[in-house]
Amino acid sequence: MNKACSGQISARVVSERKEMNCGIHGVSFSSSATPSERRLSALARHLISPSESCSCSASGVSASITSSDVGSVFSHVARAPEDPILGVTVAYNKDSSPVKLNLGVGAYRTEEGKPLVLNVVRKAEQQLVNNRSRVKEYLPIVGLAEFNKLSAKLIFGVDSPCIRDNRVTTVQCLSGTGSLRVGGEFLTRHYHQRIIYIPVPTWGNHPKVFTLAGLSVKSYRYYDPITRGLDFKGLLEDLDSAPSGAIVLLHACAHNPTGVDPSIQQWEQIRQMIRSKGLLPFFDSAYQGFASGNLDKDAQSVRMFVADGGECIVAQSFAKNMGLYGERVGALSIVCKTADVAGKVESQLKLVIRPMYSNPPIHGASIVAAILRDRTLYDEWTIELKAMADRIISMRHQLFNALRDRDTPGDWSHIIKQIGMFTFTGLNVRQVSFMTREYHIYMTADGRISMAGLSSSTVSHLADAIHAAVTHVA
Ligand code: KET
Repeated sequence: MNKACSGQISARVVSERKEMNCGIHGVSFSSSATPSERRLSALARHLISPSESCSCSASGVSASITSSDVGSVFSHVARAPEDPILGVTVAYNKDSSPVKLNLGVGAYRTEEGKPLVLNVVRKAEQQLVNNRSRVKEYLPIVGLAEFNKLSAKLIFGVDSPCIRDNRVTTVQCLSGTGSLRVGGEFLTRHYHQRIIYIPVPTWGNHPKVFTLAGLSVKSYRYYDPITRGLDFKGLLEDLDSAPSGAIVLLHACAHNPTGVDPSIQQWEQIRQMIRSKGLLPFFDSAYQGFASGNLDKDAQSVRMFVADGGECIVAQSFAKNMGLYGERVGALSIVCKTADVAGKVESQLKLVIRPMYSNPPIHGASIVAAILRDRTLYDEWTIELKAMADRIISMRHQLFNALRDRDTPGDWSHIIKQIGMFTFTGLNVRQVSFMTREYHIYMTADGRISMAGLSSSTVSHLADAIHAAVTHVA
């Protein structure tokens, strides 16, 4: 028996594992648990992967101890698997093939396959560097005030009623992920209903972020693999049977990983269902501008929910649309019924943030503020953003045509119907690993490819790989 197996957390894990059935559907807690109990329970669950049958053997503990480990107080620590998305890049980096292609992480690449720093970002950074009056003092807990105001205007619209009435609070967070996490923790502490519904499938980090924030994660149907489109009936049915007040995570646009968004008419029906059931919408807006190339169009879903006067939450990321991935710039907005409530909510958000990371970084938010405040820079940004979105759309057509030219079995029209950064190809896990093994093409195991990582010079290699995979691997 090693330390992990005799330790308190492991004991708890074993007993909890008996009660839970793993996977998104099974992530639930008894509603009487306190937030800290729920968090501990969530943490324990997070540390043990669903495929494991016992916390001791599955953690690979005894197998992983080497002679050099002996004596370490951490020798019981099991090696964790790589992240399903970011781990793809780790594997890609280890491959020495000259033809290797990373279509895993959703990060924009140029036609030359290089990461892109937007021109407008370079200009804004130059402005910041030239401004000698700038200092590196701590930001307030809620971040850069101007950034917060401008971010709210970007997502809600300049003349949004929630901004006019001062009933939205916006706080700068660590990109989209940090905004989701802070929002999740706020809800765990202050909202009466701790169940959050997330779509199937969804961004792989959603269940982890919300579970560790203390929420209980359940799922609603979203994607129909047969039609490769929206399972609208299933979605409405699942929301209809959700308990009153449940939180509903919605992708504002460019759904990840499916690239399937509801139409405006469908959004309207979703809105009516959510409002009539008293559910709480929580938008994840990580791709504003990337779906259509138009910032306002991609914010339409969110704005419909604000226009009806109801409350909602939005996590915004500037990683993709400004190419600020590593700067970790994002914002969390909570739209309330009154300015008074919004002020109180903000005071509590500070209590969530302060012990988590104290206050957010200054550089990225200053870049965003410089761009959003200046008409010329803003216009230049929209042009660069549209160019990125257009290049992705062009890659969709090129890939579709390449598969048609090869007479690749199957209907590939979903490649041009889906929108945003990703194509949800429908390739299965065996076909994906075949493509990685034989063609050095890296993508997530669910068959998602990042169209932003593709270029005119690599599309034929990808089409060859897909063709071979579907013809040789069942
Ligand atoms: N929400 C969604 C829907 C999303 O796809 C991402 C990132 C995020 C939030 C978080 O982005 P942030 O960098 O925290 O602002 N998705 C890509 C990168 C990742 O997994 O971290 C991806 O799916 O490849």
